[in-house]
Amino acid sequence: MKSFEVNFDGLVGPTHNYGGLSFGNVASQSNSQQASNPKEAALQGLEKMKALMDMGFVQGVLAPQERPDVAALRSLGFSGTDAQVIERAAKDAMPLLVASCSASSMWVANAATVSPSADTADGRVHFTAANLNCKFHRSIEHPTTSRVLGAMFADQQHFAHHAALPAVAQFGDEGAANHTRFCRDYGEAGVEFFVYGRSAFDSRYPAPQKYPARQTLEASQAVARLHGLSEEGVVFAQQNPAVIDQGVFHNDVIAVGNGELLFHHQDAFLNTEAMLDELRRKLAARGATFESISVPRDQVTVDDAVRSYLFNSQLLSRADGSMLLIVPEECRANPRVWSYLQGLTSAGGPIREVKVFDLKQSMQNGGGPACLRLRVALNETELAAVNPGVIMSAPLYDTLTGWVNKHYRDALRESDLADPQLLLECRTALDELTQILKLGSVYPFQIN
Ligand code: SUG
Repeated sequence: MKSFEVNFDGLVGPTHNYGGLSFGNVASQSNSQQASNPKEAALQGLEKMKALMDMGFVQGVLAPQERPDVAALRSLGFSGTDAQVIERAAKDAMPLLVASCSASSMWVANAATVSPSADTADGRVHFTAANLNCKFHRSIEHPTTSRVLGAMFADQQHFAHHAALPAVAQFGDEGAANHTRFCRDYGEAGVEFFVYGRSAFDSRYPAPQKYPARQTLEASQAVARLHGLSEEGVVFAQQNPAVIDQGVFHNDVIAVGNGELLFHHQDAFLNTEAMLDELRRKLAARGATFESISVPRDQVTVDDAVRSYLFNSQLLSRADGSMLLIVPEECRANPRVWSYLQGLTSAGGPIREVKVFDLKQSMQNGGGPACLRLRVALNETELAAVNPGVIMSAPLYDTLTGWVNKHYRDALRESDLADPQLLLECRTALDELTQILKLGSVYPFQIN
């Protein structure tokens, strides 16, 4: 049976803005308060989806969320009509209104961790929604994320969904951004690689000093247990705390893997050699030949990696077995990164081609190509069981670009977030979107 890696990209929501909400994320901090362009952001994302589809990859789309999140503001004590809730929050606690307006659910690499059926004990594809509890604006995503994933992967014979882990920092979970799956073929049992930033229960593990480590070892272990992964099918590795302190807030800012290949920065991990040995050994037992490409710090610094998002790229397998790297425009703008990439593709190794995309609107908040997609490996039967409304096609692309052009603003500043009209615009757009994507009722305004 044929198997695929399907990329489900987050559709950027109508309230995309630069709130400066993510301490430890250099781009989010440095672009705070700039005017954003939600329409351009959504169209840039759709263009990437269309390009991948045109290259022959199966591409899906993951819906954005209802923002401002009036229910979150109510839970913090703001009351009255929806318009009054927004007005009162704007007057008394602007940072909370900004957080409740974030379109951060677009970075669906943080939506959930996904284990393909070949790896799990019950032979189903497992999803655990990420609690994202390090940042308030992200911690409010998972209830709707769970409903949207439930509407996309509804067939219980093939798909199992787990609620987010307990919402405490000890189980901080950021989903697939800290999870990579290696395998020989997407349909065969593989090895799932969980990267954590700290241990919450064992003080012997080092931790960053300046910026938060969002993912804990204990969260990663809990996800592996929930998904029924075997000891032979998992490797846990610690991220180098020193790189977290340089702005590497998720592992996918410093490493990316696909198939039998791990592409990473020299400084990405602790105990790198032992970790690579374990991956090699466990993959060999699955009949796979593990390979790694370590990018030396004297060619590309950690700072280069953070600013260019070289590793926040999509590593895709082409039909001829070679790989393609999808990188953001910022990689071409950095001479060291660009020259490294030229050398890489001409070296005759597995990565043969680099394609560049303009994702500036998302990049300015710290979200590159890899942040914008959730990978789900599926066999033919499972793919046929996915809600067909969310699989990208030429007509769906046209419908979605028309929908964006109709509903989205082309400029959003902090002061615009207080406009109660924005909530109405967002709800009108999302109501139409649930019909386009055939999701049923998934948003709070549709179910309450
Ligand atoms: O969680 N930025 C997101 C970026 C997430 C990127 N995801 C991955 N690397 N997988 C974050 O820090 C910024 C929002 C703002 O400042 O307006 C933000 O949430």
